[in-house]
Amino acid sequence: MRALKVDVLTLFPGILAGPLNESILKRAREKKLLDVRTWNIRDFTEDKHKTADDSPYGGEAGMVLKPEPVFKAMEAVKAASPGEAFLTVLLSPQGRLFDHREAERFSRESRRILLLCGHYEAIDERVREALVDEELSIGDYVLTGGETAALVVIDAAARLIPGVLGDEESAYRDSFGDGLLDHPHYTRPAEFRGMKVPEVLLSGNHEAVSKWRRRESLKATLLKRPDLLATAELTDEDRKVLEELKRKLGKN
Ligand code: 4FV
Repeated sequence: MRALKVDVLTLFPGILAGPLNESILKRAREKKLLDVRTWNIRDFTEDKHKTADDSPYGGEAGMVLKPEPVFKAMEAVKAASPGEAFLTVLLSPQGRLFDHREAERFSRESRRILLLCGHYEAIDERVREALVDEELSIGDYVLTGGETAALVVIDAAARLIPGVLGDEESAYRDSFGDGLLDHPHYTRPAEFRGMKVPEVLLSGNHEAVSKWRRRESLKATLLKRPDLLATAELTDEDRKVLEELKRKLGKN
């Protein structure tokens, strides 16, 4: 049984508590399909003020996360899982952009994933040099801390673990599963304030339904994220439909 095993190093474990103790992620932890341990870097400081940051050499604004408590925290994490291999990931704006393919890779990872959450202006470079295997960014913007990014990575990877989502299928079918955006979804009532559900979805003709859904995924991707079409898994039929959509939507 595959499980996602994660250790999170952070100065603010409380930021992670909410999402990890609600709904799907909470159930995944109860089913031992997701194992998340949070470690407070401040527990590995030595001075009575539990100082984890200091001013930058060379002078500039902002504070830098000190190397000592991070190194000590990492050693404690590794000592807590003797014999286990680790993949150490620093969440930072300088990292490779996290996406669905990365989430799939993490969901298949057999090693324990150690997520290091930055805070303040930066982390002492010696942490990156000596301890970090990979750097990941969730997007080109700056967060107050890496915790939110760590939650994004855990959430996106955990839901790809078999058994985490009720109907496994949904993991495959939704956006990005095959590189395309998702098709529209409808539920009861069949008519709401004059807005009708597309007839084909009421037809019971499964062939016609999946053809409509594929066409709608192609249309949504063409209109909203045409960049994805270059890497999507397309059939010859898909390409024919896309050409017709481009003509129809003037997207030539
Ligand atoms: C970030 C991102 C991010 C940088 C300074 C935390 C902040 C602060 N992490 N993707 N974008 N991190 O902005 O992952 O330490």
